[in-house]
Amino acid sequence: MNPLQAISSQGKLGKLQPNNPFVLDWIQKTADLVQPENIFWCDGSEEEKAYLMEQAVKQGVLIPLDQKKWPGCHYHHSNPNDVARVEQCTYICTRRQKEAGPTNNWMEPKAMRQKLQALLQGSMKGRTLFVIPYLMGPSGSRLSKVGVELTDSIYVVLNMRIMARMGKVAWDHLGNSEDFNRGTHTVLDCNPERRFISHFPEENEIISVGSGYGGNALLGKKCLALRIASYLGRDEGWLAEHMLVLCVQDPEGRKTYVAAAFPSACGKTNFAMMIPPHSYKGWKITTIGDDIAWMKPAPDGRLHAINPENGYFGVAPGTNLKSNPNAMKTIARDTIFTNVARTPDGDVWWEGKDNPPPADLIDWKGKPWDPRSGEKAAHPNSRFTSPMKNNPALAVEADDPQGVPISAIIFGGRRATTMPLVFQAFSWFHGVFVGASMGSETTAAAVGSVGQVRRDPMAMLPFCGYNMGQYFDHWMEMRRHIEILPRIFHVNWFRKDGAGRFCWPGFGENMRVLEWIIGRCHGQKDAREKSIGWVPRFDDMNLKGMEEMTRERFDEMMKIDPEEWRNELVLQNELFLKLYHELPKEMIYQRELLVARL
Ligand code: GTP
Ligand code: SPV
Ligand code: MN
Repeated sequence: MNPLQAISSQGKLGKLQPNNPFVLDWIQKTADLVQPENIFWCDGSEEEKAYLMEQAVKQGVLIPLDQKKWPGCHYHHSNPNDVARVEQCTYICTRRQKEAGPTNNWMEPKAMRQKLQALLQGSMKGRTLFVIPYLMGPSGSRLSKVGVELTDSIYVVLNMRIMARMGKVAWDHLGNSEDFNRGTHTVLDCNPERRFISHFPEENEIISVGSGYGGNALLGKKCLALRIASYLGRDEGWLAEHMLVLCVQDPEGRKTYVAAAFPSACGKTNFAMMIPPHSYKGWKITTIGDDIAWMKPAPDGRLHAINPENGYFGVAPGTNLKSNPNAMKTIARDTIFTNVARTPDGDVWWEGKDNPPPADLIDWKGKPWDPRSGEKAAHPNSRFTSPMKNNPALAVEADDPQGVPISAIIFGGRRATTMPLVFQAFSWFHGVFVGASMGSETTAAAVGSVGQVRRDPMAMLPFCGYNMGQYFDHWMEMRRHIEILPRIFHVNWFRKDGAGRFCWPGFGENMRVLEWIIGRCHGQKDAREKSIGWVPRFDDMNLKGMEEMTRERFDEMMKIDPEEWRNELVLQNELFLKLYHELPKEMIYQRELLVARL
């Protein structure tokens, strides 16, 4: 079949074909294999969006919401067996297993390709193959990368056009180059037995079959912007990280840029859109990105970050006008809601929304919801997909091809015990160790048990496209290329007191921690040296207006408990033993120093 002719008959839509011979050749080969009825070349335009939305509604893939309440918004529920990332079906296929390392599933590339070939053969018969050209990163940035995703899912197309810069901008960026990520995606019959999210970093290629959900299917996000990009970053001298990026503007107008890595569903979107408490007159937080940062040393000697994405794929439960007003405004229009609960008259609801559940609620599986059933109405990993430009707190720098210079890097986990609210690492090497040894409780963002503490180094355990030991080494190597190093911190919003309540109110109040952090970066805040790092004393923190935060409660939240830390060292060691062969010496020394100090 000749893709030049195999165009759908939708007037002028679906026809934005590039001249790039490498693109055409690859699409021809893929089309020969999957045998679609049509090829639809996406251009990312508004007309195209209107047409595809209409098609998706006709096919029952999307349900329009009440357009008065939710202008431009739609609802989708996924197959109940397909609601989160699946780490056990996610593979890094490098020629040598050692390259993928002990924390990734590995399969030999030829064997994986053979398996996938059989599944892809004729898989799009009678269906439309959508060609999605997309750019990750601002137009004109030396950090940006082009991807092309071929998919048979109209839902994926409509989400990708929100999440990435899609259409002509990508073809223009690519020109006649061969340097683009090849992504092939098909939902097949959505059978978990035939679900493979496979990465071929050596060929800059992704093949994902059997799932239509988020990180498994929107290939620009976790597959390209983290797994493949981290691999490319190692060779090209930059970092691809699971980090939000924000700007803090203080009352004097000084801007400080901060990147923070928290594992999935541990607070990145909330932190990136935070509104400071009332007492913070003249302070302002703006968002560069909420999930992924690409960072590279710049000629000014600093580490510069861009957000490769163009939208937010955010957790719905817990989002409300009090916890995250900016997110509520962001999702108010042109948003796709997936697996939240809805009403027959086109409203949506989730656990932790502002209002109590409306009557006649339909749960995320499409069934009438019984409040007494004890089941959640919205899936815990239900999500919104919203354009970045909807965010009232969007930073003016979000589209800057130069990126922003990072002053602080924050690591953080979800820990009911052990970890104090905040501490600062002694040095870059110690900071890398703090990130590398990080632990966090598992969440609903991935299939599996929830609430189990596991090691999640730098929040990258599910997203590092190569050997984790080498990844730590790459972080250390970066030190030689950054003249003005960001300071490194660790935070924990999730410590609980004896009564099982959170010690810290979190959300907007996290500004108080952030103020201490940027104060440290500028040499303006005091701290005490403890065994695990520099910590603020009660008087070093601005706790104005927080009557409940007494000295006793603060000390409880900051406590470094020897018994808990002994246990922590044992847990850290499990990961380090697993990575033993590739673990940089510096990590072992840092660990020894910590043990000695404790
Ligand atoms: P991914 O999109 O999966 O990468 O998640 P994320 O890191 O962006 O997490 P998000 O900001 O969506 O928050 C996940 C959950 O944690 C939500 O239910 C929030 O309500 C909750 N959360 C976020 N910040 C805080 C906080 O400071 N304190 C507490 N207690 N909960 C928080
Ligand atoms: C995460 O799990 O970290 C997410 C959602 O941001 S997904 O896109 O599904 O990976
Ligand atoms: Mn994420």
